[in-house]
Amino acid sequence: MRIQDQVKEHFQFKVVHEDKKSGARAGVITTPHGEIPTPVFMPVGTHGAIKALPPNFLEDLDTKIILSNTYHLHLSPGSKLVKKAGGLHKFMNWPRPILTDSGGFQVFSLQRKSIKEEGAEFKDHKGKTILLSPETSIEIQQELGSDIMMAFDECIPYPATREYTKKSIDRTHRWLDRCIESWTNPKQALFGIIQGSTYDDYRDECLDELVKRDLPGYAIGGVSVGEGPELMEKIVKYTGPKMPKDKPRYVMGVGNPEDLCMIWENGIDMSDCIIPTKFARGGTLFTRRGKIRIRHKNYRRDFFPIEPNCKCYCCQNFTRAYVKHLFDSNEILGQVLATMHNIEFYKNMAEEAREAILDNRYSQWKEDFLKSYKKDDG
Ligand code: PRF
Ligand code: ZN
Repeated sequence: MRIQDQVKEHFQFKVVHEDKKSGARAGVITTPHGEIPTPVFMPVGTHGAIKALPPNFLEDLDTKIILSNTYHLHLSPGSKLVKKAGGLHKFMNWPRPILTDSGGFQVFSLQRKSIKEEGAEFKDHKGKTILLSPETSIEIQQELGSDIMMAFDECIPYPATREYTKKSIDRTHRWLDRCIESWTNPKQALFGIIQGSTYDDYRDECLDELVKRDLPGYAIGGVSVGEGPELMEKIVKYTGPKMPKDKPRYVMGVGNPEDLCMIWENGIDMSDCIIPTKFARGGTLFTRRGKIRIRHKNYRRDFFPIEPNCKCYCCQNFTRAYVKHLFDSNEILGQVLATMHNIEFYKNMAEEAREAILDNRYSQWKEDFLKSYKKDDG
């Protein structure tokens, strides 16, 4: 039996409801480590840890799935070691689903690398030459034991010529076949990635090539690479609704709350981004009335929580004045509390969006959310 059929026993996706007045949809993804209601936002744990947050806190925040990175875990501690520890779930003590990115994106953002038919070559911090290829990427992801593996692709930089884009997507599709050849574990689902830069016909061509391979899920890659919010929206609006209805649709590396409202409206089910965690550690907190920079002098005597109605441990127990004081004193507790709050904010957004979709009022929800969110500084 083809691996694409074997995986169906361990990985499923069901659309629960399609919003009647927009492209948004609510669904459930089933994986060997549990179910994921969609739309879902995935916090990023690059090195096998969500920065500043132990897994039990993440579980308390009801995080359903996290993302981790092939590239970083390959460099340290190495996937062989993680496998020896019993796989990434056991190594990091995270019992819920994990998605691993293939390393393509991370390698391609390096200054010094060379892209060949074989794969992408680069030097590690010790100067040792490393080749990441479709075969090594899948081997590493299988040793890590993630629930969802991403195909090894080239994230085309912006802007790109038509000539470069065509060459790159053809190679990404040859790489995809090599990924499928190397994929042996039916408990891990392999997702394909649509590239094609800003060219509609190339986005179509990529989607066709992926659908031919009948994969468990599909992602839009090559967005949020400097093209700006208007072009990103154009690409997602064009591509999202054309993606197969019966498979999860994932937009990689997106985004801020406005971006999430936009991608969900276009039928996207999953996304990931470093924004909530990275901003938290820098003292930027998300609220229904926009972002706040907690170090600002205004919060010195502000004895209200970050967000009055928030159920997170930070808002239930501490004031803005205290969190500001922690940041001012460089106490790492400030970063911990801020991270908890931002993850709760993103989770609430996805949950509310899902409820709205189930009631056929997604567009109204989006309008209300953005009206309030864009009121303040931001
Ligand atoms: N490809 C992969 N990972 C990614 C991207 C991509 O295009 C992006 C682009 N936003 C983020 N992460 N493999
Ligand atoms: Zn909070």
